[in-house]
Amino acid sequence: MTRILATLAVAATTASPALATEHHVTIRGMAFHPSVIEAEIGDTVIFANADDLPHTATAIARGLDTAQARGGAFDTGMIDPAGSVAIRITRSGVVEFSCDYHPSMHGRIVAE
Ligand SMILES: [Cu+2]
Repeated sequence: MTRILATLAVAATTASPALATEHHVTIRGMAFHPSVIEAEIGDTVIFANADDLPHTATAIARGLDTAQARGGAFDTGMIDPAGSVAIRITRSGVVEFSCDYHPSMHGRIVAE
């Protein structure tokens, strides 16, 4: 079951609601596949957990992305095995994300 939980909001920009796309990210083997998601405003990113452990996709602020990520935090919360959570992108920007339980897991959403 997919539920809309969080909104990705980064640098302010003018929304242009075109055709929304669904981006599917599979979490498998303690990694996000793909780990870099290039999306547009209005798109949805669906995180599906194919591991036997719970995971999250949680925005983090680090490195050069700090200023951008600060205003655009998102958090799927815990995604159970075989579960999925969707986030919708409302603003452009770059946000790095990780798993709350496994900090070695990294990904990035680039929204234009
Ligand atoms: Cu994890």
